[in-house]
Amino acid sequence: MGFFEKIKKGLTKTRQAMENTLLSIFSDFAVADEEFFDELEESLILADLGVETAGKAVEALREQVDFKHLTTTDQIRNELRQILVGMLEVGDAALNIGTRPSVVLVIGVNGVGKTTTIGKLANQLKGEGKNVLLCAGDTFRAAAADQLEIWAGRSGVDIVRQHEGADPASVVFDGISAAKARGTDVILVDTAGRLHNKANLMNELAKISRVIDRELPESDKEVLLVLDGTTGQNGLLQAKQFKEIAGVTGIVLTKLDGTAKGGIVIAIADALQVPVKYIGVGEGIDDLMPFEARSFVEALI
Ligand SMILES: Nc1nc2c(ncn2[C@@H]2O[C@H](COP(=O)(O)OP(=O)(O)OP(=O)(O)O)[C@@H](O)[C@H]2O)c(=O)[nH]1
Ligand SMILES: [Mg+2]
Repeated sequence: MGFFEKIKKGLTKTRQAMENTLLSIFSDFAVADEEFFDELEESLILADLGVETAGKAVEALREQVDFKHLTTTDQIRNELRQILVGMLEVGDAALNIGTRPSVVLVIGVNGVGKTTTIGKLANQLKGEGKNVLLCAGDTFRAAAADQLEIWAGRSGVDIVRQHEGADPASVVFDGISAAKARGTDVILVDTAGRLHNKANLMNELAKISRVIDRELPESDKEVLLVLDGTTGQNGLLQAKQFKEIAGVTGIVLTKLDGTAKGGIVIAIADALQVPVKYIGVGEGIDDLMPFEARSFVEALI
């Protein structure tokens, strides 16, 4: 399956929901009047762009329709695509992992798909010829490191782990030492799910970051915040707080295969001004797609 087909399939639910409403709006279309823009805005809100982002998109569309004298549905649809692509392009969507080693710290609340995302990412990076090391920074439950170890086995990459209850920052320290000794390209650090408003857990995250900064001052670092696409606008609130505390450099939106509200991707990029770097479209090892704004919007509309 090609890249575009795969994204389309992963976004089937959102696309169908959007198509239904957009089709009726565009098929009734005579002129781009108030009613048309209102209905369009409503359908974007339904797809979970959120009131603010949907309003902004439709306002921009209104201006361009006037300015460029757009009259046909094709022209207007194209313009809408352009606008949404622009809202998604808020930074580099590629991972910044040029140094050896480089570090990707993966954070987020419970059950959003952090460990799964690391497993998929490890497989992709290995496929690109990179030497990958997983670091089991979720020491909360023994099962967490076991789960990560299974993923390490699937793609044949190394893992560094400690006993249950160990200090996550010390596991990260071990991981970095191992990476330096082995000439690893990328260290992927799993962390325990945490609530953005639990101070002790957020301090633990800060401690991990300090160890990384101290041990690898010159290295490229990414802090990927994983958000569950099915939780919609709630994710946005989490994301804002994580961004403030943890210096998030990229977003991963998971479980987009399970929701009709994939428009949340646009809401998040727009509200946070942090680039979406990957989307998860299934539980399998190949179900993580590097994010590409244009393909995403074309798959959607
Ligand atoms: N359908 C679907 N399921 C996913 C996706 N990503 C993750 N999952 C599932 O979500 C569940 C939780 O995934 P984990 O990777 O364990 O989540 P986590 O954030 O590591 O969870 P904690 O470590 O408990 O905080 C698992 O059943 C995954 O298979 C996705 O893109 N699509
Ligand atoms: Mg996990």
